[in-house]
Amino acid sequence: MNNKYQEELNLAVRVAVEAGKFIRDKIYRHKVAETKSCLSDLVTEVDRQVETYIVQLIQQHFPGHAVVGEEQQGNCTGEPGGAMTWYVDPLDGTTNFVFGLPFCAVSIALANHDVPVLGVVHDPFREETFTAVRGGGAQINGSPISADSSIATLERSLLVTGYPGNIAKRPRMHLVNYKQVIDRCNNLRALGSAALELAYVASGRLTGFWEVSLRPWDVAAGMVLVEEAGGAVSDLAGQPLQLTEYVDIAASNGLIHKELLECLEWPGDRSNRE
Ligand code: 2AM
Ligand code: CA
Repeated sequence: MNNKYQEELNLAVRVAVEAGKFIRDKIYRHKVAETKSCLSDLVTEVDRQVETYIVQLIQQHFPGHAVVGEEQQGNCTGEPGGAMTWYVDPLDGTTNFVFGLPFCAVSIALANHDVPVLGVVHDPFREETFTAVRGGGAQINGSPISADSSIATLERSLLVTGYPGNIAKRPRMHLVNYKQVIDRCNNLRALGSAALELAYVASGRLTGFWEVSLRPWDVAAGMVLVEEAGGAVSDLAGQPLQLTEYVDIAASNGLIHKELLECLEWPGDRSNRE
């Protein structure tokens, strides 16, 4: 049993579940979505309210920690990148939420010098809370989970990806050979919440995931889940994933990881990285 970060884990689960109730209550009501970087980059009052709630509670309990939240709002405190930096995505899957598609999550991670050490992804619609602390395994509602160890080839794999909403980032999609992936895997999904998709890889429901141009708060919690569930996480070149401004991620059960990366045909050209 790994008791490290137990206090942080307890708080993260508590606030994620509370925030989730709020999200669940609001999804089928009238929501006004505003756009951020482009027409498909949406934010609602719910994203902002939930983030304020989560950030305030973390600050109250851990005043020395830094907090980076997706919607910012001037709530961020401390120097990100230090020993205790929280990454908060109050509502991952905002587009699903706005369209009334109940597939979104609250994602909360704690990173030590930008290495995620604690991850909580909470799905308020299925009441599933995925948790992991580095070195302590991964759990769903307290019960151990593991990545799918029964699938070792791409042709048997159920993969998942996401499409960058921002039109300016779409040319980067051509860096991935989608047709080749679809031809070679069992099938490909795009479910709209990177955090929850990573949690599904961690729990063996999906075999592998990749996406380009994500942000640290989309992936930090899910990274810990996948790694603690025995899976693999890397960038698209197979290198350890860094929580840089934009993140290109591949995650899998581990057994298919090499084949997945080969199939994505990442050419190693980082010149048009944003
Ligand atoms: P969000 O719902 O919190 O915005 C869907 O493919 C995934 O991409 C979701 O996790 C979504 O997070 C994220 N996403 C959507 N728009 C994005 C953007 N402009 N930049 C980075 N990530 C984005
Ligand atoms: Ca997000």
